[in-house]
Amino acid sequence: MTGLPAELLALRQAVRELAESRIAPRAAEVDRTAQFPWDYVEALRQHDLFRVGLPEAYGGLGLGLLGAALVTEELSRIDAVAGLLVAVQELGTLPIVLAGSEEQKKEFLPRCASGECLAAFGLTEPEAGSDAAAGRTRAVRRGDEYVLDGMKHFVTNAGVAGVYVVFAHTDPAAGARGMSAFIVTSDTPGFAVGRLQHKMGIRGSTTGELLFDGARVPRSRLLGREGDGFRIAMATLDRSRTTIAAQAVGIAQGALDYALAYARERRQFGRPIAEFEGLQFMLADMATRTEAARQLLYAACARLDEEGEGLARLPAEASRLSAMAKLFASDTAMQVTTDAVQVLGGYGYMVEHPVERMMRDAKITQIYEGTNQIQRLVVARSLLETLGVAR
Ligand code: COS
Repeated sequence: MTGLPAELLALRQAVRELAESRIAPRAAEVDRTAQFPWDYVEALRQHDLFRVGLPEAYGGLGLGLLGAALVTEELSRIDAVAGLLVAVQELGTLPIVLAGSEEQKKEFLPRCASGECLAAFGLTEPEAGSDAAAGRTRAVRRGDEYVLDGMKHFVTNAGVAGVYVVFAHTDPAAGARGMSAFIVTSDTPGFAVGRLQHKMGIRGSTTGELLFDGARVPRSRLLGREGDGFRIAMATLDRSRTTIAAQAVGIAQGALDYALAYARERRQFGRPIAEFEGLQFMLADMATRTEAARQLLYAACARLDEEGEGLARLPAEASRLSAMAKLFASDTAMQVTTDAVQVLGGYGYMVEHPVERMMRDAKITQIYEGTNQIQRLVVARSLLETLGVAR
């Protein structure tokens, strides 16, 4: 890979070796059983991979979004569920990094950096998906506590996380400006994890409901000020979307590598199918798209890493790059994995080969952390803003 510093190239190589030795032997079983892979978590903890993106002052390695993307990509090349562990740790901790007080950062970030505690992000509700400000979860202040009532769903790491960043309206009449963000620990009275979903892909990762029934959250766990919640969510997603792009690039690379090796081995009409031009053109397109997605992803990460922490709205071109990377990489992952199944023909449709799993896993990257329709909306709005045109 051109343009990456030696430190990141070494990290990339170390993660590749770890993924091949510790993740690859388990990936098919994790998919089949849909059991959360605590052994993956242990492997990532042992290799300090939860630390990568977090600031050094709080136990992180300070390698930013680019570092987190490289790790997510390499893990996802073998198993998207492993990459997602790093991506969601970023998603769940970024609100604390961006908006937390010094005390909150000291209390929560080192535990998340070591991997002792997994993090999660609770924004989505049954009636509030793309329209993220439409949630019905309420938070009412009573003395030194907030009382939360409502529910979140489709939350990655539900039931396995120790710390959840949860968004609730403190002033429902104020819409997006009335939303606030809270750090909720798993032992909070009145908080429970509800139903876990059965899914098409990323089956080893948990996805489920968070239930709040008079949940009592100390006032000290409010992130920023009342009303900052929507901005915290948007500032987080602007950055975390790069990790989903990284997951998508990794899935695409994994499928391409497998299809390429297969095409050299598989013989039909007396020669390897890789010698047929029709197959060669497919493989060339798969490789070109994957590399283009990777370069866009790295450019987006490098641009975002230039920005400081804090809640200030990102320059239009920075959030645009992030949305473009997520959009292009996830569409690429879907296309490349579908083509990889095609390269393998009937064998590609069978669970003995990993490309059908990769194709199922790729689909979610077009949906979560903002559907690709929302990414297009973000890109278009920022283009118009840059031109000074009202949207
Ligand atoms: N950074 C900081 N602030 C932002 C922002 C951003 N990227 N985008 C919007 N805001 C602010 C706006 O400035 C506005 O603030 P003011 O009221 O003070 O002016 C407020 O947030 C509302 O903005 P807007 O009117 O643009 O909000 P919309 O309801 O139109 O929603 C989208 C904007 C669609 C981009 C947003 O709802 C979104 O990202 N939806 C997808 C949610 C998502 O990704 N869900 C997945 C959940 S995690 S798996």
